[in-house]
Amino acid sequence: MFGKRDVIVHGTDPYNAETERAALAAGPITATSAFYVRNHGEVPEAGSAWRLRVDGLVERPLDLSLATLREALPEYEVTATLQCAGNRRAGLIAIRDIPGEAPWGPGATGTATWTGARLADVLKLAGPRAGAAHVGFEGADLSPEAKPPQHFGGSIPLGKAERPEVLLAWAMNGEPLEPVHGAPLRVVVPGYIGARSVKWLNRIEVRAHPWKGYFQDVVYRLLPPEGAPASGAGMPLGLVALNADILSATATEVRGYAFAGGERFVTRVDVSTDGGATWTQAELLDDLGPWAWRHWRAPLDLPPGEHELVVRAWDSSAATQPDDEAGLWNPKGYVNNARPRATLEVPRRS
Ligand SMILES: Nc1nc2c(c(=O)[nH]1)N[C@H]1C(S)=C(S)[C@@H](COP(=O)(O)O)O[C@H]1N2
Ligand SMILES: [Mo]
Repeated sequence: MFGKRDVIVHGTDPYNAETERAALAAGPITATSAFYVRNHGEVPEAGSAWRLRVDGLVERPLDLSLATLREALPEYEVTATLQCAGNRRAGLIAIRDIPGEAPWGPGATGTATWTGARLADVLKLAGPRAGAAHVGFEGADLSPEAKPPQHFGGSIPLGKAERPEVLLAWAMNGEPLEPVHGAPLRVVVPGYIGARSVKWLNRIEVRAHPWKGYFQDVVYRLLPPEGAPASGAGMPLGLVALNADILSATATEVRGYAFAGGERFVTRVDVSTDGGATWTQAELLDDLGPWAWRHWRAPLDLPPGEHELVVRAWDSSAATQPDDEAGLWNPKGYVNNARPRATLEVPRRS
């Protein structure tokens, strides 16, 4: 569906699919045809009548066509990693089931080059009024999963919204944005959980308080293990936590990705082949700028037999990943950033 290849489909109604490890490993920019899709409702029809409304705490409410947006404002490119808060949920489900949530492996993430206008430039046109502190985004899709059913939406702090890396994007990897990724226009909020990069954007609301809709006030929040989703319960998720996973491993090489959210960046990746007793440093590959993950590789020379691979990434706040999933389980299965582990069987040479 949707011309996707090299994906593992987790659902068709709505369509949800993650990128296969091999396609992620193919390079630091993820092919659009293999890029993960996270939907909470049906993909809406764009239609030629599409407009972007900007309202709320602004001096000048706006009602823009895509042509106006593209012609009136300078165009920018940002290479940024999107990562779903549910990425690697499968590792939490292995501890205790999480009914109704997709068992995402390591592929609910990907990196693309996005083209669009700066949200900051649109906000300048509208002029935030006194008391403006958050910027909300509303999509055209109706989500039957929400209670009550509603449009997908979310907000980010005004200070982040005014930063140059936050785009209203109409292109992805040099091609017009595909319907499934939010055409005609989506927000891209580098460093924040994927849920804030609202697709099929048709309204921007400048607000005094964070978004009150279901997808920020009830879900995409970290609950204690015994908690239950409710308005304002638990911690709102925003900045992506440091994370990494293994994409391929052989007797001679292990490869993977590491991503630090917010304004942090990956500083080091260590690899162990003996279950974490000893470590060596991996080589960090292409640096695509401050908003993208790092792919990494480490040469290995493993004898025949079974080997316990463990990886730990470090970021610019000197944080590293939690040792394992045991303490991370939460009722919605978000933020599994445990050190990835893999058992590698090296065959005896015949
Ligand atoms: N309108 C709308 N925007 C949305 C969503 C959605 O369901 N509806 N899903 C969000 C989530 S949870 C993620 S992780 C990203 C996924 O973007 P992608 O499908 O382009 O990879 O889109 C976000 N934006
Ligand atoms: Mo997500």
